[in-house]
Amino acid sequence: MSGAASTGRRVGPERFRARVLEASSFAELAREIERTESDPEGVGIMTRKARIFPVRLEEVPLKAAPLLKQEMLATGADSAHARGIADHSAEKSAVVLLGTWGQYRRVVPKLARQPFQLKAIGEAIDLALRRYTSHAPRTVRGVHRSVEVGGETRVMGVVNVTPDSFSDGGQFLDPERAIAHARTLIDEGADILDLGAESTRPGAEPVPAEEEWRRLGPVVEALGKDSTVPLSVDTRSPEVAERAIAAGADLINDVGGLRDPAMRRAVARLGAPAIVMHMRGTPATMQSDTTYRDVRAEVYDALARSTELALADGVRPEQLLIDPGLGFGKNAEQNVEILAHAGEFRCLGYPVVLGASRKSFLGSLLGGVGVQERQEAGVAAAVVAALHGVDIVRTHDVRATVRGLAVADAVRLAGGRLSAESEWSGLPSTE
Ligand code: HH2
Repeated sequence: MSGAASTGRRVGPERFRARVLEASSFAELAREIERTESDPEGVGIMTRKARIFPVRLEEVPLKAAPLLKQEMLATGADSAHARGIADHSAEKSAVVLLGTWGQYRRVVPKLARQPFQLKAIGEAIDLALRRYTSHAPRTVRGVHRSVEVGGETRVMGVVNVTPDSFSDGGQFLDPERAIAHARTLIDEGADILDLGAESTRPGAEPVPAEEEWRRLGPVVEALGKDSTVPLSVDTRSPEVAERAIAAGADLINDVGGLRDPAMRRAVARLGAPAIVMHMRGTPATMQSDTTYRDVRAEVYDALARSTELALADGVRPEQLLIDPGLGFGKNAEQNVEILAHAGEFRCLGYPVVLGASRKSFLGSLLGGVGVQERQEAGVAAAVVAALHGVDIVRTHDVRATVRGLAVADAVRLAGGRLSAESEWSGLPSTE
């Protein structure tokens, strides 16, 4: 034993116990800084320096990009844009800003006084940061029943009243069995049920509305009378949506992403919440082309456009939820990329729904296991989604998912993420 060790005296770098802090929120960072017994005045200032938020903007005009970089550099932050901006060979550029909370706080008000659309760019940055960091509870107000999101991750249990769904086709086609299964999922802890009568697995052909309602009607009518949780109806048909709401359903889950104007008008008229999911093409065609230049950027843009169209047709913003649509026109690698960055979709400003349950990309990750052997992987995906701030996870395996999420939510709460209304607007603005 060395002399220093035997006397308990520590030497060398180890004596300082240097440790990279994992602080997932401003609340946690502030706590860490307070623990140094630093001057209380300084806690706010230092907290704002501690975390860089990379923010991506699309199509920033040629004249705006250098000014934006200049403003960012003036605060010690930075921004990246296309090479072609310097030699004027590009008209527009995607931009990635690299700033701390405090730096954006200084830059955004300055942009308001600048030309070349910089005011709108400043507003876009402000909105993205505000929405990303906000964890305020919100109520999804269903037509008959509601559910609160923004706190604990909500679980949406799947009931497929179909002969051909990819994981449980034929099991619940009989209405009595579907109703019993729905009640079991509620007992297991589902916060919402998603009732569907048309399989949207890759290659599936559309089901006529009459047949869809023939399958779904008795199930919605029975559960509509006494369900303790909101009933979502997974349909692309405006006619089925109308009949389902009249029979007691609460919200619409449209894997067609409200692309059909008749569906947008129906949702506006019904006043029902609607999940706007991203899918390229239709279930029959969606896997024929999964080439994206930047899958997250393209899905984000498509969801932004779909929600804008819905608002233009009279749907209220509080009615909308979004879902990047895992497996709908995406390959395994792209699904993993979306799952790993699911929190980015929060910047659209709507509650985020995500469904990985039993999907084939989970099977691929496990070396090609069948649909009945993907439960643990589905729970792991739900946990990842929850840690990224997804509001609602859609699953066939409710009991296992509820248990997995108990851990994920405890970790999120420990980080203090749920305590701050909005970290962006909640801290003092003066330096
Ligand atoms: N996935 C499926 C169906 N509907 N809706 C949303 N919002 N998000 C999803 O990821 C999603 C969805 C596919 O799952 P399932 O309903 O079990 O299969 P099928 O379409 O074969 O019935």
